[in-house]
Amino acid sequence: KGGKAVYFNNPMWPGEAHSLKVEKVLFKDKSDFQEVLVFESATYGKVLVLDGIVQLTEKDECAYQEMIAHLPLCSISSPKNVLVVGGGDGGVLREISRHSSVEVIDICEIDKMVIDVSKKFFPELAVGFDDPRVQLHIGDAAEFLRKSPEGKYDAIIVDSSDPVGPALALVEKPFFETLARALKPGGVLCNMAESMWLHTHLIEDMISICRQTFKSVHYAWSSVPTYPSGVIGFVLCSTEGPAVDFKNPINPIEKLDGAMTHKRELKFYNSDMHRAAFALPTFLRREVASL
Ligand code: AAT
Repeated sequence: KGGKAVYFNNPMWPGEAHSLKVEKVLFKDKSDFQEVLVFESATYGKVLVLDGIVQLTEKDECAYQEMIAHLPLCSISSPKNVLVVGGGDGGVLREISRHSSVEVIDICEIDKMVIDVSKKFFPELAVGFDDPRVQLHIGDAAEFLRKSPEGKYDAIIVDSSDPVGPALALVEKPFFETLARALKPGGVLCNMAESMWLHTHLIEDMISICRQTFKSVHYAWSSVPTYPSGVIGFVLCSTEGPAVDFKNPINPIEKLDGAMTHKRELKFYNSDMHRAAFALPTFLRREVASL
């Protein structure tokens, strides 16, 4: 009885739970920051779980990693310097590496155990680390950004966990100010932004902080069956500078050298999915006023 109650206790989605059948636990340990678990599921392949929250599964990781990377990178022409916050599994790096204009891919991940576990159990994601343009920084992204040179990046992708545990500071205004400072004029931010069904208030807060810090702010979303409620959103922002029309990719993936013939085929993202991602249900338009 007591054991079951625990499933419905997550403060991010109280009163509900999503289940996957565990075939075999492959890894379980506590890092300095969180509990790291990998298991083989019956229907979604291997699954990475941090502090009891599913971060990715082999079956549907394509939807999240492809969208969070290509929504911003296909919205600007010729991105060169890119920063990933979190993303220690390497999947977002794998997607960025399709863009041949990119020269530097910095990544700041707090937890080395996530990287080591990904290299061991998720080689299709960790392959992202093999790109010679990648520079790995292990540490807290809030601190990394405070020290980052002004105007360095064309794009920053915040692939961080939910705001419980080490990612708590990554939803606060000072963090967004450092992100805006680290971007070039006309640079873009794509930030993981939770579920519209579960977290309308978190989304509202994030959008209102971003409106104070960035020139334009948009919300996009995608289906990811193993994230709570089956969807995940992204806040897309641009700084003062050349106008960015997020809804119509000016750097379409279909025309990029190498993006389609990359070692791994795209499974989810294309320019139609890009445009569709910005269509919002009426309740969200209303609740996140003037989107
Ligand atoms: N691509 C898989 C999806 C993730 S992973 C989020 C990563 O962010 C984790 O590896 C975590 O260790 C890292 N992280 C958390 N806090 C920080 C921090 N302060 N600095 C740097 N990295 C951090 C996200 C899944 C979202 C799930 C939605 N429910």
